[in-house]
Amino acid sequence: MPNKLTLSAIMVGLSMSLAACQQDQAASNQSPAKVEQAATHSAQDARDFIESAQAEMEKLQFPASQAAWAYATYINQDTAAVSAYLSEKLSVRTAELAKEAAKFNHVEVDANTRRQLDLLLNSFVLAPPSAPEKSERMSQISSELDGMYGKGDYCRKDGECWDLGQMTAKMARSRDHELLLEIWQGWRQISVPMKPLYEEMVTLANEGAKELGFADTSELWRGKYDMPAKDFSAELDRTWEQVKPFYEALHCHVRAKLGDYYGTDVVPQDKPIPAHLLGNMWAQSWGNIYDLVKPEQKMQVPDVTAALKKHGYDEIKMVKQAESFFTSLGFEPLPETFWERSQFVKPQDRDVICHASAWDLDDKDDLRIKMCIQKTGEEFNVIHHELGHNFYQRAYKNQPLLYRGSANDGFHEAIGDTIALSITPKYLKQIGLINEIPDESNDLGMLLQVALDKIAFVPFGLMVDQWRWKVFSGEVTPENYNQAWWELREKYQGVMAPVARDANAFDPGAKYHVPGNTPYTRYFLAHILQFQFHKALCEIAGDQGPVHRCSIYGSKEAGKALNDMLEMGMSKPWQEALQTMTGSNQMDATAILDYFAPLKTWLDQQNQGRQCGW
Ligand code: X8Z
Ligand code: ZN
Repeated sequence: MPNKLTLSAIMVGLSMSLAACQQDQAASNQSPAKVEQAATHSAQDARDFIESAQAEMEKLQFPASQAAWAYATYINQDTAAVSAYLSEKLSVRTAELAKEAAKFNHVEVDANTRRQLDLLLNSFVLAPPSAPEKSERMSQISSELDGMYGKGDYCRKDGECWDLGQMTAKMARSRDHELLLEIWQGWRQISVPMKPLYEEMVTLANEGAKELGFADTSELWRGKYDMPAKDFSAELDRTWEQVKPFYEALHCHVRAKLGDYYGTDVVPQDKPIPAHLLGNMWAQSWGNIYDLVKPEQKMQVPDVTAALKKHGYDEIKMVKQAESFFTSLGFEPLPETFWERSQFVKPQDRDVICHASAWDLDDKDDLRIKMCIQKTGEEFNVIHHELGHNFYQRAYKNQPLLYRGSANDGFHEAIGDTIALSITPKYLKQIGLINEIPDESNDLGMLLQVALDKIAFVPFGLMVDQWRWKVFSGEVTPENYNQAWWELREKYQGVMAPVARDANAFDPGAKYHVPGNTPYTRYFLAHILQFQFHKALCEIAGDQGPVHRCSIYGSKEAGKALNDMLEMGMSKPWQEALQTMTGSNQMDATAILDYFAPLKTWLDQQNQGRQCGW
């Protein structure tokens, strides 16, 4: 998991970059009395303050992480209480320190100290209000929401119950649209009771954000990107506009093919696509319906799920294989404790939070993943994703606490995915999972398979926080939570609810990151950045072929370039980290578009004569 990983499982955002503008905001909120007081502090005082603040936070952080791990891997009333308690202690103390840091707003300090002071102020995902009963309540709610999601399941009329893992597998493979609809609706019952809690949490978190000098939690979240919040929003719009024509072409083709398969009464050709037919519970990535939308001509596309099965891979072997990619780049193997303490498989005797996450419990060597691994190609990718977090965490562990994080949160999400882009047929052959590399006439099939996951994801990666930002800013009020969610789903993704939603539905809550309070824009960023990273690393590795056939497996040069960026942590603005590895300081969708370019030509041909758009 992105957020609950760095400084501890708990102190989610402590490791985020800070926008210069936040400092101005804090300054502009200062009363004259405080400014006067600031004049009596020296640069040395500021350095001392940062040092002791970090030491104090570090002490609170580790037990909070341990309790959070215990809760996530064994949900019950006691682990919930202990985890909420320790998490609250850490965040309340951090908020006090962040407020205290304002006394250095007008003190001239060196660049590092200023950056660390800024990072401290910006470190929260949910800032606690200072009234103790309110911060306690917020902590309880957030832990309860997490648990409600973790425990969620759906029971059919005949009494049979399915957990999310079982439903995920059915959504991926079933082509029975009535069953798909039943599952789609069934899972969304879990979030109905979340709504009042979520509402209350929004109010409390906004109060905490205001106390720190932010307009609301939305401004806090958008202020972590080394640029003013409104400029960051504009950057997102710019990048999305780059990808949009490609997405629209993919959408058009997929809708047409789904119409052929299910009938145009089920999939009307002038409307958004019904959200239950895309092979994924949230219609966020569509790789599972490749068989329904693939080219007419026969294409050899490796079936990783089948290959893993054929070669007898169990969950541990899948993780070992993923680890060996990282070690082939020159990274040290994971510690023995990783293998002893991780949760790889869903325990049968208790509720856990299955949503995959990567943990660094002590900022030394206690790295773990928490997954309920299914033996599929999709999950093989998720394992690489999670290990990307772990190797990043280890690379920056010697940075001061406030720099232990990724350049921006999108970087953390992009590293494992970058490695997974190297799981090409060439690589699968190298590790013996397939016998032959399909020739280039099959590339179209492979590109479509990958685009169904990566291009299809982009608007989903954007819309989740477009919704949350409106909720936090008050633009969307509780009566309109669900309606606003579906408006954004339709606007960005061109998908619609397959049936009218009940007045009490709270569909955002059925997506982990909403009750889990994990910011989501990071995944949008990661989907753009990973193609920039992959391209740069392939060049460094000296790969001569097209970038979609490149694997950096075994390249120590690529590994070194990657590590140079990872070990910077968040000590520099993300633009500098990006420059270190790619030579450019701009986030740019050209790399993802170039990667899939041959597919775009093909999609445009397929779409001729079709009515696209929604
Ligand atoms: O949540 C995740 C990771 C953990 S950080 C498995 N992802 C997003 C999701 O599942 O919705 C990865 C891609 C998007
Ligand atoms: Zn992640």
